[in-house]
Formats: sequence, C-alpha cells, structure tokens
Amino acid sequence: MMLKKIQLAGAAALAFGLVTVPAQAASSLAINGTLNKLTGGTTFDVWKFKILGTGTFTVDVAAYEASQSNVSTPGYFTNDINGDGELTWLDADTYFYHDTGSIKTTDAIFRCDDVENNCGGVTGASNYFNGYTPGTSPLTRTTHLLTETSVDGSIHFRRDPWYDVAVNTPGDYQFLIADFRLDPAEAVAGMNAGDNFSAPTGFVSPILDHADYRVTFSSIDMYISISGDTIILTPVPEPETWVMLLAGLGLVGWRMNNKVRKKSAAIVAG
Ligand SMILES: [Ca+2]
Ligand SMILES: [Ca+2]
Ligand SMILES: [Ca+2]
Ligand SMILES: [Ca+2]
Repeated sequence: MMLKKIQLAGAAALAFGLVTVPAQAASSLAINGTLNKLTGGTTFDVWKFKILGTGTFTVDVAAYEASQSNVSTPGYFTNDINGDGELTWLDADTYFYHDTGSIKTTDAIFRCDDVENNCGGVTGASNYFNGYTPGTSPLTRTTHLLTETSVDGSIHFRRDPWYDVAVNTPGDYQFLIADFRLDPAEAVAGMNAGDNFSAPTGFVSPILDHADYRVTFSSIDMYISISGDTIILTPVPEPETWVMLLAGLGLVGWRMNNKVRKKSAAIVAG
C-alpha cells in the first residue's frame, strides 16, 4: 500500500560494531516515501519504532522542493531534492504515537511540523497530546533552529521539520508523516481529510496528485536499523560494558571456533 524506499547508512558500522566501533559511533538511516492525493484528502505513512533503551536521535525531513512559499518572495528557488525529475510540495508534518497495535487518539504523544514552528517553540512545551509535557512525556523533542544550516538538503526556510528526540521511556512507538496537518482523529480515520498539497503561490502547473519525502534518522548513542517498516534503535553499550562484552565474545568465539573447525573438517573429510 505504501510506496517506500529505504537507504541504510551505518549498516556496515552495525555489522562491525562489535569489534571496531567506539561508544560514540554514529548511525543513520534514511527512509523515502510518497504521499498521495485521493478523493477524500491526502494519505499519510506510518513507520514503526522499536526503541530498546534510552538515548537520543535526530529526525530530519527533506520534502518541500522550493525555498519559499511564494515564487515572488526574495530568495525563491526550486531544487529537486530527491532527484526524481519532478518538483513536489509536501509541507511535512510529523508525529510520534505509542504503538498499541493500531492508531488511537490516546496514543498520540507529540507533533513537529516545521523548524521552530508547531514543534514546541522556545520552551518545547506546546504540541504535546494527551496531557504529556516535556517533564512527563516518554519521548521529548527539541527543534533545531532556523539559524542552523540544513544538513540533509532541505531548502525551505521552515517547512521541513528537524528535531532531536530524547527517549525517556524505551518501548514501541509509531512515527507518522503527513501533509500539514494530521489531527489525531484524522489519523485514526486513516485519511488527512480534505487536505491538498500546497505548491508555492504563483507556481505554474504544479504536481498536486502526490508528494515525496525523505527522512533521515541519526544518533550518536544508538544504532539504527530497519526490518520491514520497523525502525529499531539499540543503545550503544557504555565503554565498561564493551570490555565485558568483548571479553565474553572472545571466550564464546574461541569455543565456537573450536566447534566450527571440527565441523568444517568433518564436512571436508566427508
Ligand atoms: Ca531537513
Ligand atoms: Ca523531486
Ligand atoms: Ca511542515
Ligand atoms: Ca487535516
């Protein structure tokens, strides 16, 4: 149903992490997708998150393919961010929910729409759901700032969200990406009702039947991997844990090696 492409950076780091990667190793994962305009509104995508420990990660969206929302605004230019030969107009809006097997309004945790807009503002307190606050939420987020330089190819001054998430409570979550904006009741209903993609004002013959996005997740203290639609975050062990882990692996590896050698020898001989 959902058209998604996945690009895994850091897979090699994950594979070799047990022997070569220090505790501050970075890991990142980029996902790509397309939302569609249907009769009743626009679609949204859901990516599951399995978070296996506390830590932090960054969510960085690249979607809106012009620098301004009006072609006559100074500094306006377009850029085919995903290089697919077309310009599309997703004003990306993102949400984290608990994952209780479906989407319920009571599962909504927080929202982040843009850089420094509908993303907590200065205090970080707004756009939490279900009574959560930065002091009580299982996941909290801090928006990056308009004064920072995009690192993922985003070109709009504000529309693509970019924020850091602190994992206070590990568990199963859902990441929703939609066009501005997807109220929890709409998420439950499965459609961003009456919604349209918004090309820059004055843009001639815009594509409005679909819009593309890329989201880059990165972390300095957790490994990020993906299985199907489930993104898995695993804490990088602390240095002292590494010593014990490596010592343990060395012992196990030596024992397995002995067994493997015997088995290999048997196979060759047979
Ligand atoms: Ca971005
Ligand atoms: Ca494009
Ligand atoms: Ca947005
Ligand atoms: Ca809506």
